[in-house]
Amino acid sequence: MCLIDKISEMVRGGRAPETQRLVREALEASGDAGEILEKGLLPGILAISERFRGKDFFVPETLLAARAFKFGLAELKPRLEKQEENPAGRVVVGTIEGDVHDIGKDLVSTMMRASGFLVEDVGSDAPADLFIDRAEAVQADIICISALLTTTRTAMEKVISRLKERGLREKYAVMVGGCPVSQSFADQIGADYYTEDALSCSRKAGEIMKEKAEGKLWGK
Ligand code: B12
Repeated sequence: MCLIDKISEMVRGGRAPETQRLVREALEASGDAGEILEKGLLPGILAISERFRGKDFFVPETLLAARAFKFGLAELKPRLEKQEENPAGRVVVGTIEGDVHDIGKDLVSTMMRASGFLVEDVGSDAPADLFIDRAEAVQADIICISALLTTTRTAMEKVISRLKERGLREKYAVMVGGCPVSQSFADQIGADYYTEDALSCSRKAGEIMKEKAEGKLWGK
């Protein structure tokens, strides 16, 4: 079995120190952090996601796999993320209140940083006003909200209603995502953008910055 496949297996098995060691070895061997993420770590966590799509969701096993994924991603971050003096833009990223899932949100942060964006990560279980307060503090361009539960995805709408109440709606592009979120759901809550994964999210952010440079206001 090749090193990359072993990484997937270690994530699936929830073996964090082994995952970290193998990621380090793979980096020394190939130096290709993108490939290790795409072909090693992600298939590992996605296999767990598939397995727990049904009702046999088993929290301890899933937690261990999530931890192993994070250990691996931490090794890759310095290679993936750029430190830009002139950032492509500023984004606030977080998982909405009531929701502790943060793997997808971390991937969005990492891909954004890899694309030269400055990221303010508000973590998981983040209240609507925290997204807005941090966006104001760092003079952000985009607010990215993640939700993994059907029960919490509705709370994303609160960020939009609070932006309106605070007279800030036009200032920020709001992008939403996560497995229970779709384009039609994004339209329903009045979000500006939806994309399926972290890579397309960072690409969309680049397009948003071009629209902003052309004078676009959001929420119209
Ligand atoms: C790992 C996991 C956990 C871990 C989370 C660990 C962590 N640190 O994140 C733990 C064990 C803690 C957990 C807990 C729970 N979980 Co859970 N969990 C999962 C699991 C297996 C995988 C999620 C994951 O990380 N996927 C991998 C990442 C890479 O994918 P992703 O997050 O979807 O992100 C991708 C895209 O969606 C997108 N994306 C994500 N965010 C954003 C944001 C933007 C702006 C954009 C554009 C894109 C984007 O980009 C990413 C890919 O590049 C899913 C199953 C599944 N099929 O998804 C269940 C699942 C989400 N969990 C579920 C449930 C029910 C729970 C619990 C309520 C269980 C319980 N009884 O306690 C609790 C929730 C507690 C809470 N209040 O939040 C259900 C949700 C069902 C539903 N319809 O609401 C699922 C679907 C499992 C199931 N079949 O029942 N869970």
